[in-house]
Amino acid sequence: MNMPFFSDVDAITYLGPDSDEALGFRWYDADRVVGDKTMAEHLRFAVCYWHSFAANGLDIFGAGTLDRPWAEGSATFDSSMSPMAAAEMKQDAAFEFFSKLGVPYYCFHDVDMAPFSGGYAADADALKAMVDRAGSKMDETGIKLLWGTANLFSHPRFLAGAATNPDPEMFARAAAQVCDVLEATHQLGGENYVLWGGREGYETLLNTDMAKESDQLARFMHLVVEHKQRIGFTGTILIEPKPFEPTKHQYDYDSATCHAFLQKYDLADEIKLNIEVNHATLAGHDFNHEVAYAAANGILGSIDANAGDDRLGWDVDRFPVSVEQMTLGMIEILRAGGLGTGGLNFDAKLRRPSIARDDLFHAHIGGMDTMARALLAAHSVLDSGELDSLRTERYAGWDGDLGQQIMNGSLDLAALRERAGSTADPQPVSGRQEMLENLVARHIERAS
Ligand code: XLS
Ligand code: NI
Ligand code: NI
Repeated sequence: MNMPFFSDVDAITYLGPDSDEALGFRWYDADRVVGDKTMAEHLRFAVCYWHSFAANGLDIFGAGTLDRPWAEGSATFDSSMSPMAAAEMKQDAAFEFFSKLGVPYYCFHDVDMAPFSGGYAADADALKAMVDRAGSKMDETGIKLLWGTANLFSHPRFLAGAATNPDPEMFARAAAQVCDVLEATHQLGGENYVLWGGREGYETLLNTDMAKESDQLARFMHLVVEHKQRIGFTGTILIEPKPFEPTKHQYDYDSATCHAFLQKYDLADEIKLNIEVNHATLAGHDFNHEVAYAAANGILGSIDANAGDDRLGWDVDRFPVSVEQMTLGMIEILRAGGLGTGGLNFDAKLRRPSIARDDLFHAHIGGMDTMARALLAAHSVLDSGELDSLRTERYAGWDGDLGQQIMNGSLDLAALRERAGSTADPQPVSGRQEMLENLVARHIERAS
């Protein structure tokens, strides 16, 4: 039906950095080996269904602008199609896009894939039909599922949260939805399942019992972990930190907050993090900080690869364009030994005026080339050993007698005072930040 949708675009191939062809990769060369893995294996790219295919270009000031005939409210919405026919057309276009772009993975919410009317039974049936159909498309194309997730934030019933709702009926309804999508993800061979706490937070403490809501959220996560084990799903369960939006205060604020929560409720061995670049910056952190914190605590799961805007303080979900920002993140990902079952999901959207069909290709090509260059630069930085040897040298004292004695507990506070009286005052050394920034810049310039 009306296919191909992206009829003006052929399969995107690697053309190399000297190419001026806009619809080609200049850096992402899937089979190129970088260190011990191919680029495709390192980066594990995924396209998201929601921003790319479900959204219509609407913003709070104006109507949908995008050319998405299946999406209500889009500039070219075809209202003669049944909701199911529209969902099928959307799915065909999505798989055509994944294949032509040459990404190995995609991600979806239940509401992106199936037409939801709000009634549980009908929605569950619609999801089942569309998931079965997605399974056939995956078999045909070889495209795999990085993660599935349930949308527990758009419907008005979730206005006061899902798991953290003051009404247990809403918790129960959300649980039913997650049960279905977890099973759908398992059926499709998904490698992870994401729980983004869309409205798990609060607007005002005047009506909120924070401790109670926190216990409810943990109960919900335990139910998900139990069900995962019951059905034999071996993928990773991920939660996604975000400091605010849509609620004024989201409970899963950042990596450290999520970690404390997981530890408190005995979930740290079961659940990891899906770190989103724009959420890191909204929380006042650098992307690489969030990755490094998660890696240091064994909870690095996957990445939503996008970017904020330096002058806009909300979640703009742009495609990543900064090689430097992504290189710093990739350094931490490589140091951590990679993403395991995770990947780089483009949770990113076109700007509202980008209404040509091929804009979606340009956006993803730019994002993929940015990440591929960042991978090359990060690998080059680590491979040269310069950064790590300077870092090791900076901490060398901790391998000496004093460092060892402090860390193994053989020197107490009074003993350290006594020692201070009998040794010369220690002298500071340079942190070398600017030199190290230049070192990274040199690798970015030369990585090819
Ligand atoms: C929104 C979130 C969302 C999750 C999936 O801010 O990033 O897109 O990734 O529900
Ligand atoms: Ni996200
Ligand atoms: Ni976001």
